[in-house]
Amino acid sequence: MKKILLLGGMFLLPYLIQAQNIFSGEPVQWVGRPNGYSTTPYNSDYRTTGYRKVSTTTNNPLDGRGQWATTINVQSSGGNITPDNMPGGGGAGWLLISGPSSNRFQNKWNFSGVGQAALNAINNITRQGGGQDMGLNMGTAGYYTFVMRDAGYNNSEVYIGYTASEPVTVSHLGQTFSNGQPVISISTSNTPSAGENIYVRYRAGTNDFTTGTSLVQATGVGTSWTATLPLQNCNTTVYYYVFTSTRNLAGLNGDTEQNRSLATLRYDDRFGSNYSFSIAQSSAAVLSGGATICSGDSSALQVNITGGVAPYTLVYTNGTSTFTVNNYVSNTAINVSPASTSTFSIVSVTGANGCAGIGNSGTAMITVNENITYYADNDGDGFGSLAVTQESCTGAPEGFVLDSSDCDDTNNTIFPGAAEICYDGLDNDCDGIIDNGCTPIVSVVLPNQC
Ligand SMILES: [Ca+2]
Ligand SMILES: [Ca+2]
Ligand SMILES: [Ca+2]
Ligand SMILES: [Ca+2]
Repeated sequence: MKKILLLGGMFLLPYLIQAQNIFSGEPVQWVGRPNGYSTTPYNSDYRTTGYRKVSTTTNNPLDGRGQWATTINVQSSGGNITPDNMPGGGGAGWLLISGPSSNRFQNKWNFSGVGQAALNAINNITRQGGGQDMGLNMGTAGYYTFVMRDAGYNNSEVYIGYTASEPVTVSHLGQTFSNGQPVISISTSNTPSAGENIYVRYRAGTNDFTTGTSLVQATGVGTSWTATLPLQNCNTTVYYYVFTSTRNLAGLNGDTEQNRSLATLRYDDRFGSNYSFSIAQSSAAVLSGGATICSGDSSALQVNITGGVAPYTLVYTNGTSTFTVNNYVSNTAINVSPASTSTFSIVSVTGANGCAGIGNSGTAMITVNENITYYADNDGDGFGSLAVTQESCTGAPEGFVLDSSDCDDTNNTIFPGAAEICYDGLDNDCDGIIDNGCTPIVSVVLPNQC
């Protein structure tokens, strides 16, 4: 029993123990033919590379992605070194070294044989005591950024990125949404060199970039850049940081997670903790605004939305058709003018983050009353005049009636059906004939009256 346990422990051991990092008191140095393999000064010098960790959170202690990085300015004059096309071999190339002051060359990283290192690529290097120098064409003026993975005193990799100008620093500015897609805003300290690309590296759900990350290349001009991520799932948190690399997107996509951070020139990872945003879902949306209106009038509906990310895309229905309101802000008026009585309800609420909300409720009935024409009854006889009208959907206005047959609205004895009064010269019953039905008055004129 004991033996079996012991055996299991032996197999597990190599996977549990991380390689010891390179001792920071004996940091990695870049030496080569252009600087005569000089190892002094030891500190505060471009040949002594700085230690960094890209996107390393407390959740991610076994990152193993510590890196030694330095940028060498190659110029005919005024740079760190002058241009040199190094073939490699004994005394004709360059090395990465680490060791105590008494033996700076104690640990050397180079190719196992003579070879030419590739720019903008990840080069495998071997840790050894002896061996030949690596070749590298540094014949073109510009900036050569060397990043070596700290694999401890073991075989490792070095990325060499070339930029015509000094590598730009990169800063995260903020995050918004466009058509539901997350957009990351980025600024650079200067216009990047040709081939100096800007990226966002992200992972949904877990703030640990040792596995499962994705990349988006930013677009822009000058110092202003944006990276648009694909639509993300609801109720997840997306973690990300921004960086620059002379490696192209296809190259980075094909790289291991470890090499994605190795190929980084400059980065902004919020001091290791990464940036994040959440794809929050609206938790409630309540429609209200029931009313009674006249035909042709409008009334306001509103939707009170809780949670999610504004502005929203709101879809509602009147029971037969659906309507879409873009860029809706909670509780703002939606004017509707239904032709007939309708009941409105929510179909969907989608946040600016593309996430469809839940908890949609509420109905609003808009009762539509037809408009009716009423006629003025100024003389109060109950009959109205065609000449003066008013529309209403809520009953007769004061002084108005439905009837329109008063032929004289200034006289309350004149109206349809009134008795025709003879010989007054008026059409009392509004039948269009004055004094009709009266016996004609016959006057006889006597001859002596002529
Ligand atoms: Ca009247
Ligand atoms: Ca009248
Ligand atoms: Ca009459
Ligand atoms: Ca009359």
